[in-house]
Amino acid sequence: MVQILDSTLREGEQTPGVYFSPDQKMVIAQFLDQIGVDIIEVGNPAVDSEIALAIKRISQAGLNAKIGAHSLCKIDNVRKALDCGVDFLGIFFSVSKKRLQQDYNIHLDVAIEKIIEVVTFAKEQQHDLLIRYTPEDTVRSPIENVVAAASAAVKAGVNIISIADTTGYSTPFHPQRSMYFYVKTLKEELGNRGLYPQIEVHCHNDKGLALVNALDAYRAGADIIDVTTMGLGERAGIVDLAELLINLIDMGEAEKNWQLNYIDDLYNFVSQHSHISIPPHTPITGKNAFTHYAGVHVKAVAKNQQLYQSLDPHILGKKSSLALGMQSGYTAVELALKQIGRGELAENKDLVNKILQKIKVIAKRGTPIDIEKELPEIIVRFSVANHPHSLGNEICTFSV
Ligand code: HCA
Ligand code: CU
Repeated sequence: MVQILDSTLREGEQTPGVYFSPDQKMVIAQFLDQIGVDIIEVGNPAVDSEIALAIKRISQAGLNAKIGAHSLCKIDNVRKALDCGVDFLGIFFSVSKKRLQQDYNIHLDVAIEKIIEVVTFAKEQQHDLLIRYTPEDTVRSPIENVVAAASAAVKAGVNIISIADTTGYSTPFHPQRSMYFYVKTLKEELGNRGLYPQIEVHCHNDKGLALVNALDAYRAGADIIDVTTMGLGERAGIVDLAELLINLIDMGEAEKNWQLNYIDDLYNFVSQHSHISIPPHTPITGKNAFTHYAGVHVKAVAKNQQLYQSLDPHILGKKSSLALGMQSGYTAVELALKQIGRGELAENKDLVNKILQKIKVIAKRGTPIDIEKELPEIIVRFSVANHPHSLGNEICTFSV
């Protein structure tokens, strides 16, 4: 079974403007734990003492998920992480040619020595610590550098090697740039050296390919996949948690592995506290993800939802819904009347048609029509209009 590492609290908090308080981090971690993610990466305690506090608290909360800290390849960073009582430590250090030359100004040998030193230190401090080493920007680094650094790291005690597509460079179907190629090659090269770490993947979404790259890695046998709530993260973010889980289930993972009915609560909470709204047409979690609108669609789904749906909203504890507007047809009004408990009005064809015409007029304001609130108002106007003592025809005076 593939494992999920959620990094909403680390990568997600690297979204410009996003800040989660320690209390909010705890709530998010609890939702993630209820959903059933395997590892929760909380942050780097060396960045801020409040992050350290959040990691400590979440580590002590008795969650099922492993709780992790992120760390530069530095002893003092590792020390701070271990002080927080984590189960998991992610250490990253790039071995790309350009980074070694232009930023660190060191040779690969020196970089590898540094990695060995830091990993050895971490393992000595805490024998049961799960350690991940990430050759940052893996897919733009020479594969021989990656294999050399990863081999040394595993020999020094690392359990997981993460392939990071730090800049969203990877692309499926490409012979040397696909995640499939990287997972296969790394497994093979390390296996040839008698090394069998777990392989993780971290896919950025700069070209909109994060999800497909993650699925490509899954197909190649990746053991752990990184995600965040709403796909938050640096620049265009990384893989979205809900989208990944739905696709993994689609590709054969057991639905019971995850409690998807908590997804909406998590997303609403994260959206509210990150002050980033979820676009309505977002797959899985958007307001319209299971909403049917145009006349032909509504008429068909009224008979069988699958006619316009390949996903079952029940797996998320949701139901599909209906929207009213310019594109609506007769059936939509009938269904909407039933929805608000006025199904008996649907018997009156003339009334249904009048309501439909009214809805089309209102729709011109260009914002969604609230069925629960506005449909009863429309009905009242019509009954006033039809009443013998009414003054004039309300249909004309209803403000839109
Ligand atoms: C970062 C870069 C990183 C690290 C991933 C990892 C990336 O923001 O520090 O440590 O596994 O995309 O390479 O997120
Ligand atoms: Cu990243």
